[in-house]
Formats: sequence, structure tokens, C-alpha cells
Amino acid sequence: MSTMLQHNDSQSTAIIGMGKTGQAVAHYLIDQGVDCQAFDESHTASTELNIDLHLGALDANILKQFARLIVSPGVNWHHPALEAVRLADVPVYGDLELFGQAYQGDTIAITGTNGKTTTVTLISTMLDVLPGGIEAGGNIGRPMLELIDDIEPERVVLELSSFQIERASPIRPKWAALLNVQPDHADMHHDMAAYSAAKLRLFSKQGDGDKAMLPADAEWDDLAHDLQQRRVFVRRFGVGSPADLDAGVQLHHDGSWSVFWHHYDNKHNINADDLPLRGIHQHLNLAVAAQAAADYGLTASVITQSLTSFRGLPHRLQSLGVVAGREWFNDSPATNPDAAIAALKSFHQVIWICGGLRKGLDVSVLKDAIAHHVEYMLIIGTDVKPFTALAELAGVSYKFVKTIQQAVKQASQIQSGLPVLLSPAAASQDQFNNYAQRGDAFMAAVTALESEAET
Ligand code: UMA
Repeated sequence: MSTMLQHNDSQSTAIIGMGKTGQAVAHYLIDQGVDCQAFDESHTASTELNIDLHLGALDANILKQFARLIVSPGVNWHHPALEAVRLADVPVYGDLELFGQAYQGDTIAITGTNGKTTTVTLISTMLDVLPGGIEAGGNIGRPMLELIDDIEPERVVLELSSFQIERASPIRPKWAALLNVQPDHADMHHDMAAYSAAKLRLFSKQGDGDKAMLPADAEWDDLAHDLQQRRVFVRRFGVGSPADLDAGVQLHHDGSWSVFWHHYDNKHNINADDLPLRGIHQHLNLAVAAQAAADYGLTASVITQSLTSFRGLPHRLQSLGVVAGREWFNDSPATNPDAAIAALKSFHQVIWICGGLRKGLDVSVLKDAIAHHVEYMLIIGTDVKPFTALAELAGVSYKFVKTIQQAVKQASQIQSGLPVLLSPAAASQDQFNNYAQRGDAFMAAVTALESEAET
């Protein structure tokens, strides 16, 4: 393979991975007149851009000839070829590095294990009413470099995964939130500490006048203190009282709850019954988004109107309605145990469809949620043993059904007529390309039941 590199070109760039990120990086660099070539380990990768694309295993000796590498978030940061390139002192980054260097506007950044997309979507919907509007990008599905392709927007809201944050020099968001840090991606990060550290880099450049939103849990107190020393305005959110917290969910004595946020000294709240979205975990995301909107000057009535009309995102604890005498819920993006626990807690009792690719995570943490909220477990996927062991640990009846279609069929025949929840607690890639395809397959199987009933 000929690399045809100009060794004296200080910007010559190898783009690693040609999915959405790689394509956007290539597009951006070509526009900048930068000499770049693309590499992808899959033999089926392709591009319509005018760029050399090399397929197959990454070869460190070739990559070392470039002045820098820009690596997609899905490529393991500790890939042996990347480690070898680093040893040769060639800088290795992700797309956030390029974004951080280029973008001069106002950045709102949201990270956390679960709830990022809902929060970012709502913030971008609400702040779009501001003069200059807002653009959303990052892990949400629109590569961040696409946001500054033609004209630079006045403000952006970025959904940032730990993979994106760890691959760049820290940026300085004006408003940044950490939603939660729960076990996930144990297969990609060396340990929880590394995963957590990646997320915390989001705050490391913040300074005077910036705002940081952190969970109320004591484990974030040191970070909050450190940020306050740097004159960052720190907000805390969680389940608790508006007297103690800036935003969150307040539980009332009668078992109901409300979502609250602050605008200067004024507290505002909405009764949870008035919100189309279910579950305290989703309502915490709404509270964070409401606080961001209030901090950007939106009035309580505009925020209330947005929260009460926000029906949520496809696949995220999405009700598919009543079919075959029971309600069906698609929560396919729940690719880790904590996301599934949050979903299970949104119900009194459910029939639970779970399983998939466990990513090395400990599913036994689901035991209590299952014991309290699950009548019957239907297990799909290839990583079966941890889930059957979990059912036995929680004392819940279960069946291994392998496919999502069989799970839906079985669930429709369970006498209790309880709601059926797909919230797998595992990734989808053992049977599907991604969680969206898994959710689509679930919805199609439920729709097929409906058609069967009609014929
Ligand atoms: N590839 C390799 N070697 C590898 C792995 C992948 O060559 O070891 C190649 C693949 O063959 C493929 C390309 O890299 O051609 C895919 O790159 P990618 O996995 O980074 O995917 P993108 O299409 O660039 O999408 C990425 C994010 N994907 C991941 O982080 C896994 C998308 O987040 C994001 O929306 C997009 O950039 C735009 O910013 C998705 C995601 O699953 C939603 N994120 C994870 C999550 O939310 O849990 C973090």
C-alpha cells in the first residue's frame, strides 16, 4: 500500500474509523485543505468522499508516518496500533479535539452514563427559541464537526460520551452537566476510575462565570468545591427538596412527586402526573434540562410548556400502546444494568425482556429491582448464563427464548396481562447492528401480534 505522505506536512492526518465520525472528520479536513487518509478495520467500510481509504488491520508502521491521528469513538483507545503510534510521539486524538480548536461559540455539554440524549434533545428544543438558536451534536448521532461545517452556530449543545471526552484536550463549556456515572463500557475502559476520570475532564477547563451541574451525591462534593474555588457557579440536582437542591425531583408524602428547578431565587415545579414521560430517572433529566433553560433565561411558562409536551424519544421507555391485551414498552437503549434498573423501577410489576451482549458488566446488581418489579423474565441473546443466574438469584421465573420475536410471542401468552418491558441491560451487537435496530425488531414483532389478532 502506498501512503504517499508529505512528511513535512505538520497536519497530515490519518482518520481511524469511517463511520459517521470518520466521514465528518474527513469532510471537515478536506474542506480545510488538510492532507488526510482514512483507515477502517472493516472490509465493508466505504466512503463517497475523495479520500484514500485503507481497509483491514491497522498497521502502526504506516500510521506513524502521519503527523496526527483522529480516532473514532468506537475504536478502542488502547488498540495496540494506537499505543504503538503514541510511543512514536505521534499525537492521537478524537473529533472533539478538532471541534475544540475550531469552535468559538457558546458550548453546553452534557455527559453521563444514562439520560444524555433525552436531556440534550430537550435543551436543544427549548433553547432554539433564543436569538441565534442552538444546534445539537455529538453522541446524539450528529457528529459535532457537522455543526461547524458551513456557518458557525452561536451556541451548541453537545452530548459527549466518555470516549469522545478522553480523546481530546479539555474544552471549556459555559454550561456543563454530569448526569450520573454508572457501570458501562467495562470492555473499553480499563476500570471505573478511568471511565469516571474521562467524564470529569469535561469540567477541568471551566472557570469564572461558567456553570456546572452535578449530582447531589456526596461523591461529587470535592469536585463541586474545586469548581467553586475556580469561581464556577455550581448547581446540584437529585431527588430531594428544593430548599437544598437547585433542580430535581421532590417526593411527596402521598407517594406523588414533582419536578423542580430554580430561576434566580424562584422555585418552579411541575407535578409528575402532568408529564408524558415516565419514571423518576427520566424526570431527573427533565429537571437538568429545565435548569439549563432557566439559566439561559427561559421563563417558567415556556419551560413548563416544553416539559409537558415532550413525549420522549423513540426507543426510550416508549409506550407502543396496548396490543394483545397488555401495554408494551420499548427501552432498547438500556444497554447497561443501571439503565434497566431505572426502567424497572418505573413500573409496579412487569414482564421483562432482557439479555444481549453483557460487555463484562456485573448484572447481579439488578437483583433487587427484579425481585420487586418483575413477574417473569424472558431472556434473549447469546450471553445467557449471567441472566439465568440472575433470575435464580432474584427468585423470579424465567425462560431463555433466544430471539426478540420469540420473546414477544411468549410475553403475549402470559396470563397476568402485565405490561411488557424490553430494557435489555445489555448491548445489542450480538444479534443486531445497534440498539435502534433491536428496538425496531421489537416494535415490528409487537405490530405483527396486532396483525395476527386482526386476521
Ligand atoms: N472501527 C474500526 N475498528 C474498531 C472499531 C470500529 O475500524 O476497533 C470502524 C468500524 O468498522 C466503522 C467505524 O469504525 O466503520 C465506526 O466508528 P464508531 O463506532 O466510532 O461509530 P460512528 O458511526 O463514528 O458513531 C460514533 C458514536 N459511536 C460510538 O461511540 C460507538 C455514535 O454514538 C455517535 O452518535 C457518532 O459517533 C457521532 O458522534 C453511538 C453510541 O453507541 C450512538 N455511543 C455509545 C453509547 O451511547 O453508549 C458511546
